[in-house]
Amino acid sequence: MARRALITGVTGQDGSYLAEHLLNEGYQVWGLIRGQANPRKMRISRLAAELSFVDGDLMDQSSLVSAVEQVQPDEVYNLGAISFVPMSWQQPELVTEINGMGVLRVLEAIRMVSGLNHSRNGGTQIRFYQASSSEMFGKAFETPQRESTPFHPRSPYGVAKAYGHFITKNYRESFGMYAVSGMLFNHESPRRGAEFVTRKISMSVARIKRGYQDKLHLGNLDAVRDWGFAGDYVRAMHLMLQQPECGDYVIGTGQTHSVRDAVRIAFEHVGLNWEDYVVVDPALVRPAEVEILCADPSIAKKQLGWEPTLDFPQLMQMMVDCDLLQVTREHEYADLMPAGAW
Ligand code: GDR
Repeated sequence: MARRALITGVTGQDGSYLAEHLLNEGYQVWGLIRGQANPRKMRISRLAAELSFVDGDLMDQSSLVSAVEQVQPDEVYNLGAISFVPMSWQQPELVTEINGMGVLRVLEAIRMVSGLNHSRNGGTQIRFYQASSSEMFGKAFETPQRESTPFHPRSPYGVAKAYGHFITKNYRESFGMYAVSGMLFNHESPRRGAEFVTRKISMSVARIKRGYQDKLHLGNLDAVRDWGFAGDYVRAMHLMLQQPECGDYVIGTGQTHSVRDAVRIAFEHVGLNWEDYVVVDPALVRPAEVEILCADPSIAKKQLGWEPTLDFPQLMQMMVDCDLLQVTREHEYADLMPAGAW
């Protein structure tokens, strides 16, 4: 019988890649969807024929219990979150509710539906994946960061993710649940939201190249990240839930680049000099920055047999190529619309 997976955050970048991956692996896949006529469903319209949906909200415990009861999943992937770090200084309570307490609510839903309590530990068939983040390392105690590196988060987002990480571990230890965290470093793709720096760069480069934009405003060009391809990282999520013993894994490439490198690679790809277009805007610099993040993924490579397939220059170039097509298509479409309609 086909295995059943429930994904929260299915309309996001990672949710869409993971849903595709699991469907290819023969799973029946349900996405948890929040709100009536959620417009974000459009983002996964290409999967509409194969994917099922179930209503629920990470802010609403009873809806999560109902969703788990209805789907009866073998695997639950909790990817739902507010993922844009700067928003966590603007709405810290909301980010903590969803990114921190939301994890607890999903774990509780699994525990309740599985009938686990202090006297009846373990034995649940439902395996749980939590999307932990390299932001938990923050002002890192060591570089590269590995599974044992202590956390020092630098944003309310990172603090909330650290709670999600530890409560997942705690439910594993308290109730014998198969519950794991993937400590994923930055992962990007043409499906990345436009607010994140790599996509902001690739979209701006495409618009500048086509003559629709003049300048690209950025914050800290010296920030250094370990950027990989999101399509590779969802394979690691799935592999983590297939192990005989559960554990938490660092997922990244082990290679670092600065924001300045990203900008240079993207502009060079279309034959432009980045220094003619980039403007540094102090308003985009964060209150507490994470200067450098670099993964040591050696345990995941050895134990999961996981390997990334794209390096960072290839990834940036692919994103620019996709955005060149998208910008062209948007403007052709706009030209066909009645005046004032677009
Ligand atoms: P990050 O990703 O915060 O690392 O979190 P983001 O792409 O937003 O920032 C990366 C670095 O670039 C610097 N930067 C800018 N960032 C944005 N967004 N816009 C700018 O104009 C800009 N200029 C410079 C930032 O200061 C930062 O240092 C991502 C998210 O996906 C999280 O949800 C996830 O947990 C982590 O990656 C791993």
